[in-house]
Amino acid sequence: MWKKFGFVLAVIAVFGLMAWSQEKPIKNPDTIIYATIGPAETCDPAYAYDTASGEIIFNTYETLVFWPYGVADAKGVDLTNMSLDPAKLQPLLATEWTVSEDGLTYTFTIREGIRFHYVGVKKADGSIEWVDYDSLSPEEEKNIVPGYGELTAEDVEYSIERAMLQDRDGGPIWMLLEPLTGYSSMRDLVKAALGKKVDDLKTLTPEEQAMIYKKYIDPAVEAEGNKVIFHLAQTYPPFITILAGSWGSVLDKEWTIAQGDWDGKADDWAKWWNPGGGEVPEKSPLFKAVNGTGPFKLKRWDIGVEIDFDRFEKYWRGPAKIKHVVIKKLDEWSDRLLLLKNGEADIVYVPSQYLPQVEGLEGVVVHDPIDVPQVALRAMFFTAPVVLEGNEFIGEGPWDGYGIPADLFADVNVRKAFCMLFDYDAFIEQVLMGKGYKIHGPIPKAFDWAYKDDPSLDWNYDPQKAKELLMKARNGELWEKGFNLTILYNQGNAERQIAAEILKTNLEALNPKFRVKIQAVPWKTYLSYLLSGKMPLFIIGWLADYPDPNNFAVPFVASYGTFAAWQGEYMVENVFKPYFDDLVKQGMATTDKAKRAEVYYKIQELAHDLAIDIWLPQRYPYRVMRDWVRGWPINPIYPGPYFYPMYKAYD
Ligand SMILES: [Ca+2]
Repeated sequence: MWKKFGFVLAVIAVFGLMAWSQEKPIKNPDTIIYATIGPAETCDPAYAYDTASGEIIFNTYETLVFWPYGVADAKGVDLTNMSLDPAKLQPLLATEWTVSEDGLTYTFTIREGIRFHYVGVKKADGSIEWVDYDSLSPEEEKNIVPGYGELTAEDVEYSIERAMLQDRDGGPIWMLLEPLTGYSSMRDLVKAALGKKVDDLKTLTPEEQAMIYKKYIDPAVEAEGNKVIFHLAQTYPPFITILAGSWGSVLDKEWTIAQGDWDGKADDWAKWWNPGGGEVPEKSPLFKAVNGTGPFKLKRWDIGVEIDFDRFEKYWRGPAKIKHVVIKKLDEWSDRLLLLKNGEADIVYVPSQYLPQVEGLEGVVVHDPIDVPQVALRAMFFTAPVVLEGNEFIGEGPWDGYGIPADLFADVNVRKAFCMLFDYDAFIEQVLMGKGYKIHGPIPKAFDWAYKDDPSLDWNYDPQKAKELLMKARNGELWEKGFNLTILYNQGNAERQIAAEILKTNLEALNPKFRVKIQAVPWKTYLSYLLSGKMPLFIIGWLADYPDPNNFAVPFVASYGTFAAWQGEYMVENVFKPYFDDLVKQGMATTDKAKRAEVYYKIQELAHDLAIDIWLPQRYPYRVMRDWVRGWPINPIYPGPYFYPMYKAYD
């Protein structure tokens, strides 16, 4: 760093550094060490759909556009530049873009002169070898074969098409397929194209593959000169925000083909479709091979143990401030704590219950809370009716006070009463340590343009009102007979357990005939009960794929969304279909933000009036780091730390 300041300043800087280093040495000054949990699944941007994989991809690959960030480092928190407003998206591999009036055509100008970490050079025998671009002298750079490791509009086209064609089961590519083809999977697209259901697309003939590619995939993304044009099949306002996700990463076409991936031909793509049935990430040729344009090169990936990055010295925006990055995967909290204490880790993942152990530690800075609403929600969902068959939570035969009536939550007043029996303030105080905020519907506060900031939409703990509603329910029968309600949570999830306990305490205090049993089950069991619709109440969370209200409206209130199916037929037919489906579609029918906001306001009002869920308060984020950490970006949509601007210093 100091070399850039010229001779005189450099001398001062050197003495300055020495003086400091005697007092406060910085451990591993050239390396950021991040201790966290959770193994990454893959390095393939089309396959990855977990934040741990996103962390790797996000620092090595690049997208056309990028979310602007604030900084929350050891010196302080500055959120000025942070945004989730698509209008504030920053150019990255695209220099500029335009959107047509009807919202169906996006045209990006691709930045020129960009090279990938590895480039293809011609050897004496005429063969092409992929070499580390950093290792080439200016003379050797002349041997780079045009296009081989050089970013072109064709690379962008190839990357997006490859992702669409790969579409692995359970992966993220529905986000590209939906706007670009109108279908949310390649299977659905093929079914529409051929008029028949095909389970295994690998059985398609070359002719069928060519027809599908030429009709649906190729026209969706086109390269023209240094421009890439996306043709959307339907208005899809969040489309550009999807391109900022790891699934929108740009690969080098020539390198990717050299790894054994899709060869770019129209009639044989199915060979690369759904690698490993979506469950064996190793089957993708890009499972472990990384060649991006991003600020870091993947040096080593010891799965579940450690990920090492070296900075890309010839990175187009200039090299990163830090030379190396190490991500250590340490599931044991005590191991991470030890590294933080002795300065062997710079930033550490700390579950909130352990925060008291790091507050006040010497050389450690804790920011808690940071005033950034999350792009995540969680709720306790009502099921109506509950599936009866083989359901131990309901009680047998006609409802007689044991178990619950299967349609208990079909009554909006019962749902309202339950919403009033959750003590939101107690949850914020006891579970979130006072560092949380209330949620009043399916639109996160983080989307300030679409979030209706109206306290009358918030639920409050109100046992008196709840009592009145419950006394009237089922013509007074519910109050008289009482019920035995079982609430499950997945083992080890303390927050869900406490949420259930709060409800239990308040229900039982209201009427001794209301009895609530709380039961821990393994996650697998929890999931199977969820899928079978047997749980009268279930708690689950949702993390944004892309920062747009639609990504929350669909799963939470659309009859075809993720959660509706688990909430029972009554809720689907009488709540979600008649009240919400049209609104969710309206929210996507225009790119006019003000019009969209009106729709999402309405959704929040209805979610309140119909008491569709008990919304659990969300915690504000926090950060724990050594006091020498500088330049740590913050934006809630990032999958993890973005290391490019980070460094270690006492400045
Ligand atoms: Ca290329």
